[in-house]
Amino acid sequence: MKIKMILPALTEAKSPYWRPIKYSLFPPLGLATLAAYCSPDDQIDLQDEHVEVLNIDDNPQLVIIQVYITNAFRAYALADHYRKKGAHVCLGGLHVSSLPEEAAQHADTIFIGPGEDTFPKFLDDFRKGNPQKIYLNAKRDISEVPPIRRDLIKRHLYLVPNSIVVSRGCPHHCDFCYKDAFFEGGKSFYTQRVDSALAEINRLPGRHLYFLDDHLLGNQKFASALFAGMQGMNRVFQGASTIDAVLRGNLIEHAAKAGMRSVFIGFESLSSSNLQQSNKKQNLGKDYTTAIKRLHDLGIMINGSFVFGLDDDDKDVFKRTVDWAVANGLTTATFHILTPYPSTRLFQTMEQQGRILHRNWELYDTRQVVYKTVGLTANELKQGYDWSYQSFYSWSNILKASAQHDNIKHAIKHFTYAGGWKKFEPLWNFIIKTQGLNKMLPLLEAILSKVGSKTNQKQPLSPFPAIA
Ligand code: B12
Ligand code: SF4
Repeated sequence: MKIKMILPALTEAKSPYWRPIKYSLFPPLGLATLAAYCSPDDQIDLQDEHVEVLNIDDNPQLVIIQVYITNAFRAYALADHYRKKGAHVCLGGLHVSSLPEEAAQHADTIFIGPGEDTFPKFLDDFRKGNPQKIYLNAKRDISEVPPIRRDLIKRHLYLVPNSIVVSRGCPHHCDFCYKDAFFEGGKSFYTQRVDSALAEINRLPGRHLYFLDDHLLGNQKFASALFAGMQGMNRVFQGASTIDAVLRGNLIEHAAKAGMRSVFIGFESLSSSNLQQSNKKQNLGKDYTTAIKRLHDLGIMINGSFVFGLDDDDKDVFKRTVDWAVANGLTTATFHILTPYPSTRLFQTMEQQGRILHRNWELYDTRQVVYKTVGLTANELKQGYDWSYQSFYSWSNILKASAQHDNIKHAIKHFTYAGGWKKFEPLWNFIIKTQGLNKMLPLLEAILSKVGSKTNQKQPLSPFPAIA
């Protein structure tokens, strides 16, 4: 059977915010996971519109499209196109699970929730000529997943072809997160078996790995066994964790020993009222600066994530946050304008309060204000957000943040990583155009090499000794 799998481009491919390098990082792992359930005789064409021009003149029998909030309208247009040609079109992914009725208008079959249980069932029904209109995920289990079809991924088009997920979901319940809506009606955090996760890692060439798990340290037993198994594999890796998992026990030391060199942390807000309002309990009362010091002592760089626009924010929040991030030596920062994704508790609350301004999902990209603000105007929020990126990534702040590390190797690594990521856009664009992105991997691996543990990092200059 001829099967087409598509990750449509997020609309911003056409917007001034489009950064080719950001969208050439990770291959479409979700689709490659689903492809593993197809038959070896199926001819699968997997296309990712972020890195290649789609061929839509083909005539597949089955079309599988992954829908995120920002690519939803593009996904629906592609679905309509292939349905007109007579293909059976399946839509699935986070946005379909949030708004099934909207997606169903453009699909022959929709899937709600993760696909590991429902997609093989559908394939079976389809081959028997009896596909259903809706498949609702019931069983949450990834212990027995077949190996991801990485052969379908065009590795040379990505900077981080070795992205990997070994769990689904997260143990926490933040109000603004997609997670509870997507995993409704069942387990919302579960992992692979440690041996299959290690086998998947072993299948990946080179040294560098990027774990896309929402919370790699979320299940202590699983994570310690994983890190123990990874010791001696000579890997360097990046992943995400919460602040409380960094502070708890010694899991983070095991992660560092296994090769963790950078971690994404959702600090979200320096205001405890904002954290409370968002049900971000795991951050409440946690000593951010102690966690940061612990990570830096282990030679782990930090990518801090922050949300602006929560109700306790005022006009000074931007400067306060950037100064804090720089003074604490965060290597990179990701800022977001608060965005209520449909079906989240945040969306429901805002809708009840009449605060949702429109449903143009293309603008729900965490860079626009799509709700009625409190405490600062929409314009102040948007300008403050733009200013925060400019200020955090100014050469002077990159230098200042790098200088927070006493260990000179860590300082240089910080400077190179942050500068390289944000300051050489034309060079990245050139490398992407010449399809040489994958050749940059050894450089990334070198930057992520070990710094040496337990350095005497300076006390952070933070005016916020602890976030309580
Ligand atoms: C990697 C990633 C990216 C990558 C690329 C995406 C890619 N290549 O897939 C990049 C860096 C480009 C990116 C960008 C953004 N992202 Co992003 N990203 C992720 C991340 C971390 C991992 C995705 C992943 O690989 N998951 C693992 C695979 C196995 O799961 P999956 O893709 O969901 O697929 C499974 C199911 O969904 C289902 N499925 C999916 N499609 C289909 C189709 C069918 C037919 C079927 C049967 C099943 C099915 O089956 C799969 C197996 O179970 C997720 C967080 C997450 N945990 O998912 C956020 C996430 C998807 N991103 C998100 C957002 C908001 C963004 C940004 C808007 C944020 C920003 N400001 O930068 C931008 C978008 C930019 C834009 N212009 O709009 C949100 C999406 C919210 C939503 N409701 O859609 C998430 C969930 C993060 C979050 N916690 O809020 N992202
Ligand atoms: S900790 Fe992160 S992934 Fe988990 S629920 Fe909160 S925002 Fe979502």
